[in-house]
Amino acid sequence: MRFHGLLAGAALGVGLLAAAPALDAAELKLGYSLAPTSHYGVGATAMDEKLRELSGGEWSIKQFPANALGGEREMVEGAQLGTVDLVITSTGPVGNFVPEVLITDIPFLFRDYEHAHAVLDGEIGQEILGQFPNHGLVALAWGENGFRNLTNNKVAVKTPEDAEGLKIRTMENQVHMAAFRELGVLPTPMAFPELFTALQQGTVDGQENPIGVILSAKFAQVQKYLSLTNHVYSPALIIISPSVWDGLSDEEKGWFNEAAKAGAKAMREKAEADARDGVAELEKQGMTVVSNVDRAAFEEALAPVFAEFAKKFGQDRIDAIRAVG
Ligand code: EAX
Repeated sequence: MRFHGLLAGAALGVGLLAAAPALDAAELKLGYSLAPTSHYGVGATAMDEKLRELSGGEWSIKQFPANALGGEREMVEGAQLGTVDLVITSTGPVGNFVPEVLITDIPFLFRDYEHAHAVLDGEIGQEILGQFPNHGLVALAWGENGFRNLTNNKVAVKTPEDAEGLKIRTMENQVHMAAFRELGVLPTPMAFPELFTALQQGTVDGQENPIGVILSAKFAQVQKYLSLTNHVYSPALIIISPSVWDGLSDEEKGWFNEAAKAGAKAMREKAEADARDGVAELEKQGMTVVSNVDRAAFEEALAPVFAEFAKKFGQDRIDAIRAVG
């Protein structure tokens, strides 16, 4: 890649810049599941800008939004195989590849955005990122999807009892599925690209996602009730394929790390702005918003599954996360 700069410089002199051959090779494919205007799109754009700036235009990113490269599981697989260069994904399917991530998917684990950032950007989160190479992946930074909220077409859910018997699409995530099962909900794991149609056709009654996702995926068109459950924090990750990463110089790796941090920061700002301002917008779009959700009752109802998580992940590790901040 450094060669490209030399070529371009030489080409300038003879007016052949457009033919410089390495240009394409420096453009990486980045996939994500949401629209370009979403928090993922905003994050990808910020990352691209920073990467261009740091590398003097040598490296850039081409975005493939809206599941153009497949669902999140498929994109992560692509990064492993080297067919996808970069992915912005929720942790939804990532624990199936890197089991150390699963602990971050526990409901009611993170108190608020500040707590989540302190954990993920701190020792615990960085240690988890360090596990990715053992599973054929490289994670550059924690981004953000946001606190998830329940939507459905049947009932204004305020308490766990209200949610009983609902058929709810979950991510392909064993921690989320176990928690919903505990609530008496019928969890239906499904890839995100299939979700809109499933809601439209009534294959499932509802789903749960952060406000920014509900807005960006236009779920107000197919869902009536929005309950502000904020039942689980949904981290995002910026993943790079080892097939790209392993070929980078140390200097280039530094650029990518810094660019990913800029992307994560912008992603968080947008996700949090959506969480703040988006509920009013969804109400305007016709959703009935339930804001007086009994969150304590949901947390209490999950006690048995929390005991299982403690066995699986270690109560000490869960306590260490809770103790941050
Ligand atoms: O990453 O699958 C999901 O519900 C995710 O939250 C969504 O694709 C954004």
